[in-house]
Amino acid sequence: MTTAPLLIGHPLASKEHARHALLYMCRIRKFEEAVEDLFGRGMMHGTMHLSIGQEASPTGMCMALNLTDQITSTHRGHGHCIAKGADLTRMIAELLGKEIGYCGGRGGSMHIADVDTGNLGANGVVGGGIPIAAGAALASKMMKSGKVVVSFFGDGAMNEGAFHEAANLAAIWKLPMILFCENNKYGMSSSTEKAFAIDNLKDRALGYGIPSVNVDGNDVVAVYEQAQIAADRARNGEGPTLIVAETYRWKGHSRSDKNLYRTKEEIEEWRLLDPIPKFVEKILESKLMEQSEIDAIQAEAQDQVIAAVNEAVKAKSAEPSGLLAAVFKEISA
Ligand SMILES: Cc1ncc(C[n+]2csc(CCOP(=O)(O)OP(=O)(O)O)c2C)c(N)n1
Ligand SMILES: [Mg+2]
Repeated sequence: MTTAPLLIGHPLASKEHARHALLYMCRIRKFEEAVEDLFGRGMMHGTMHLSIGQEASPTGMCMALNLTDQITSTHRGHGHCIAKGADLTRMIAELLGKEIGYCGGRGGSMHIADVDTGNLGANGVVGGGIPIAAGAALASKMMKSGKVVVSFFGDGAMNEGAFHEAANLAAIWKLPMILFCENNKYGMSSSTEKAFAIDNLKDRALGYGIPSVNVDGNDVVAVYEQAQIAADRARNGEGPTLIVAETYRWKGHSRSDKNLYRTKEEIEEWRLLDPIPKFVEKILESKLMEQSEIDAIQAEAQDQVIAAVNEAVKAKSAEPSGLLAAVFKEISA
């Protein structure tokens, strides 16, 4: 299944933009639900980290990026891949260990990269994508390619040395980079209250001389507006921005999480702040679409994910005998 071309611009700029933002958020939601289902049925191995509840952040951020701009992602990266334009079938295939997957079925969820759409890769190392993004941003600056590089990372990653080193280099070299923190309030079972001595994570940027902003990470319009400002700064040679998107993951950290560190009430409170109905309300207010058109887009996202799953399930499994050839393909070429 090929992916529709990405649409850049404000999510309420036109009916097409609203359609794009809604379709991509619904694709992420439906993709994650399908992954959970496949895992539950024993068809997927390893572990997985779902981003249900966080869909507005990657969607809003990526609508401010050109096709050639780049991102680095995390262990919770399906939403970033989809928002940057990845093919759903190749993503599911990767998770199912199929040859047509992004890494030939050898890498799984935490290694999906799609260089053609500017996705430099998910990363199982917390904070690992931040220095990679700084390196890509340095390359952009030196080669004058005009590319902006976004590093998505979680609140937990902000306490890794990699964040601090990359933030400092990005600041002193004025790299065309956006540090995008998805503050979902927990790093595994550790709450941000326990892991930070500051109340607002955006204050971390002060020590590096980087401008920073908080945004409602469940509001695709608000995310886009801040992302656009940060992307303009980067393109104008003014250096990096830290965006802290306040959001929440509805599901456990990973498959094995029993959710013992947070209350049902807290989860319920955040479920009421679901980014998808929040955006639907804005579309209806703006009169860009009728409810029936909105329903059709949600159904379309569901159909696209079902089609991707069906195609990926039928695809050829990766052969263990080809393991080393697949891993070292690029190096030996
Ligand atoms: C360097 C490193 N330390 C620890 C881990 C184990 N680990 C995996 S995910 C995670 C929590 C990350 O939290 P956060 O950055 O907030 O992302 P979230 O899971 O909330 O999306 C940890 C500690 C790891 N993968 N890499
Ligand atoms: Mg977190």
